[in-house]
Amino acid sequence: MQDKLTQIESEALPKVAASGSLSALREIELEYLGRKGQITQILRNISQVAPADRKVVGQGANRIRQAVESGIAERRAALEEAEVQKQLSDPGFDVTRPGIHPGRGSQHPLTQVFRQLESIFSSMGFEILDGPEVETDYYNFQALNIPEHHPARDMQDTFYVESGQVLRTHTSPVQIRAMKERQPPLRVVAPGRVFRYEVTDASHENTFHQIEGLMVDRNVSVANLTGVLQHMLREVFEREVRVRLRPGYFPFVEPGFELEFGCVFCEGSGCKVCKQGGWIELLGCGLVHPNVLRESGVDPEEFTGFAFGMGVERLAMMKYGINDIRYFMSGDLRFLRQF
Ligand code: FA5
Repeated sequence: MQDKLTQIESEALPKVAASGSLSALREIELEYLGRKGQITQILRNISQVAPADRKVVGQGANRIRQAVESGIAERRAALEEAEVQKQLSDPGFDVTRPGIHPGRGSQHPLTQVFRQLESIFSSMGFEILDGPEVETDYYNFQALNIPEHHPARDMQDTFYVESGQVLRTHTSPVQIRAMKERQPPLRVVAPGRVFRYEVTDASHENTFHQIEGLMVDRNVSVANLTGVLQHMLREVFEREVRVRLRPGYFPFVEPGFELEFGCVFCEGSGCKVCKQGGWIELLGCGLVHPNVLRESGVDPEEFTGFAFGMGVERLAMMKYGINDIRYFMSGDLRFLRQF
């Protein structure tokens, strides 16, 4: 073993010094230091050396390994430098030519809108909550005052999973979870993905996003609801936008409203995005129904609350002037690169 080491010591460094290219150097590195390299093998089989010689052989092998390693590192730096110099001295090499820019990604427009909404609502003291996408019938419907066989179930066409659970059709189940887990006063928003068994068109997807809002306290009124929504819209659009509130039916609020936008694509004259109506529905809202408060353990005699559920794609469409909701999930880079 000792003889072998002496032989390696006398051979390896001259070979390193004589190597003429990076690939030749790599070969030498593998020959001595690779997994099956000569020095590696000696160190690995040190247990086979007679105990009396083991220390000397071990120390010797380590010393030679370090010497070879640093010799290779030095030679590699010299070869790389020589390569750079060679390229620079090539008359065809243009140092002023721009480098290759690595492609830079950007956030998906929906992510940008979500981040903005989260920051707006946080600044108004709302907490951000999450909820499951696969929900129980209880949270998605029953606790929201939609018992089995209630006609309101047909308002949202539902995907059922084999276990009998549903893909949540809205973010409203998080209202119930929030009220059951917390005590009023509370202010929460719950952004997330929802699913509906629907035919898609320019303003409808079968998988889309909502952000749910809920505030429960003493004396919460419709004025609080409209104040919060107006502030949110002003912040998102950085200007006043044309909206209207009209009565809307949702079993879990009373009274209930729908907030609509004046269509930015046709300025109200009618187009495919607003289905010729001139207005686009952005959100449903209202004061939380006493049955829902009671079911969630909140006393409706003491507390009132408002809730809303907003379509985030619809908001992003208006903000960025996107005239077809299907672009968001298309994965089309020509679309995504614009954000
Ligand atoms: C709801 O989902 C209620 N949970 C909203 C609510 C919450 C009402 C709290 C009262 C209190 P609706 O089905 O209308 O309601 O959907 C709410 C919003 O989601 C719509 O205003 C719209 O902006 C968006 N939306 C609904 N269906 C689709 C769809 N297929 N594609 C894209 N966006 C949709």
